[in-house]
Amino acid sequence: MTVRRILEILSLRKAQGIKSFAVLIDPDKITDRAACQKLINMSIENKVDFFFIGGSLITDDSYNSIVDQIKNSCTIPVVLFPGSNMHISFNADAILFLSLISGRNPELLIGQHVVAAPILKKSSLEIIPTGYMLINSGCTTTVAYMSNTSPIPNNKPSIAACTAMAGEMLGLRLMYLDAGSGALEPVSPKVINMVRKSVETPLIVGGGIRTAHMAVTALQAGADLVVVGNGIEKNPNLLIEVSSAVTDMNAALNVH
Ligand code: 1GP
Repeated sequence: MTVRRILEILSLRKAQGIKSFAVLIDPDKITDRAACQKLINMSIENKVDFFFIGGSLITDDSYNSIVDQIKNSCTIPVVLFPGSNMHISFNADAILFLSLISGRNPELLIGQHVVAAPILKKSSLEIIPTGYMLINSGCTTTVAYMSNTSPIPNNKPSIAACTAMAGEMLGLRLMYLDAGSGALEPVSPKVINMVRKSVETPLIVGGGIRTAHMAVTALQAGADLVVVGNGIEKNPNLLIEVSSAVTDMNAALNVH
């Protein structure tokens, strides 16, 4: 069987209009192996497309063991969503090589990447150059504080669109619009829609998605993949609800 790379899967799905759903596991929030296994089992049962592993500030050392636990339990691809160059686990499938293009902090535009590059070069991880854009969510999120950057205002879609265009012109292959974990407001449909129309890359949207309706709104606005973390930590049934909503959207397309 040919193993498809994650970026290829996302690009193919985008071309067909197929939507995807990723469960974000923050190693700091799930330190219990049994709880993690429960989440993995629910994700298998509900046909979750990807696991994203990461957080802006990780104080627990379970990063590698969570990746291993998932890899030992299922074939759902594991994508690292790192908060710094310390968040690398060689057993994952891919890493979002995030450049924080909404900000002007050189460390997160290129600095951390230089340090991580020789380590990643020796790994078998799929490295996905990703334009990471923080969108203002109504509160100071951990990622905004930790990155020391100002998010793009949620009511300024043109700034987000121009930022994404520039990122694509620089060769970034994926765009990620993030309101930040636990955001009060998710990324607005207008921002998603304008970015969608401005670039050809697959588009990930996350941050503050607390209901299946919010996930569907983001996908209908043009997201190819929605990421949900905090909402599932608070209400595990949200995993089932988002998954079923995404399945329904894809079923309506009549493509397999
Ligand atoms: C955060 O996009 C992710 O970086 C997911 O956010 O935890 O709010 O779902 P939530």
